[in-house]
Amino acid sequence: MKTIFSEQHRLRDAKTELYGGELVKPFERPSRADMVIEAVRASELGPVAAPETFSLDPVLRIHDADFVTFLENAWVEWHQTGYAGEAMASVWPARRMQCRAPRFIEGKLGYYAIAAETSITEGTWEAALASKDVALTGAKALADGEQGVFSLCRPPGHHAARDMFGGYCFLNNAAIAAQYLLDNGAERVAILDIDFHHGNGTQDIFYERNDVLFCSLHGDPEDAFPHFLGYADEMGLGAGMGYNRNYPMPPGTPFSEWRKALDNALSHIGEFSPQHLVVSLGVDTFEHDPISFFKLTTPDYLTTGERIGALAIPTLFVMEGGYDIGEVGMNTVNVLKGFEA
Ligand code: Q9C
Ligand code: ZN
Repeated sequence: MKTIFSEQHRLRDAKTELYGGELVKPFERPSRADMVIEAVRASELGPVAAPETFSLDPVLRIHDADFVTFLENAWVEWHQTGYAGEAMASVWPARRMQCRAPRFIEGKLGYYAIAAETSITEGTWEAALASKDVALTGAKALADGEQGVFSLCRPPGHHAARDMFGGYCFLNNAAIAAQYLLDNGAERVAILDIDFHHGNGTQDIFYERNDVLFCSLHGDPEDAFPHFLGYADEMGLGAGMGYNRNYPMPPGTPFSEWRKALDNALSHIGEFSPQHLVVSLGVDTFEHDPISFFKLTTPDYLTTGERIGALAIPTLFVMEGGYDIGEVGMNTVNVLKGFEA
């Protein structure tokens, strides 16, 4: 399997994440991608290629133009105010307040952010652009007939919606890739999100559509980020009714339970008979992940890849989360190896 990877991911290197009332070094850090690419190379999974550069057109198929402009300018606008720290949201349009983007950067941050942990820094936009190129280059290879491709995206994307960032995400790489596949000949694309966190952005983007089936396995929003989306009764709306499936699971969930949800999701995907499958591949379901509460072990990722591969649908793996720096490489590569087995 080919891997698409850009060194530009390093441009996303925030110093701060708001966590537990403190500003800590972000869990979503450059060494994550270094560990994954190192494991890819060591495993002889296949060639590693740099991405092509795409225009903003495929991004604007998913994200609102005003949101894209905001991301592009946020750091400079924040910096120009004279603030010493990184740009972070601290105020929101709460219930019964006006939901519109104001002029000043503080207000715009709150308008476009889903959460406060994701600081915007110099280089963040450039890294997000490279990350979407990694996803799109993978999607193009899939459209050209590859059976499996790994887009080693960083920063991740699945929490980003049409007009929202947060949860370490800016542009929704998986959604952009899925739309690219639809725009290049596919009639139906399924997205399977196995990151520990609910893919709220991806769900929201495709919620009223029946050309994209979205299935997400994740920590129950009662207990886990993003807290305000991801319940099992969210099934889609209008034409999209029945094309959204959530599998929330409780703290401590072991692979024996998780895989039942996986098999259920995979059988729905099979019935949908998509031309392509996009997997939002997070390995923060790992037993030792520092911010999550599922109990998957390293060999479980091989089994997960095998189960996905058994569908025999051309598949694009898009990297999302996974924060145990020591094991993120092996766990990710195990999914890809399992898929190819
Ligand atoms: N107490 C991804 O995995 N904060 N994003 C969680 C835990 C945000 C995760 C706080 C986690 C975002 C792509
Ligand atoms: Zn996650």
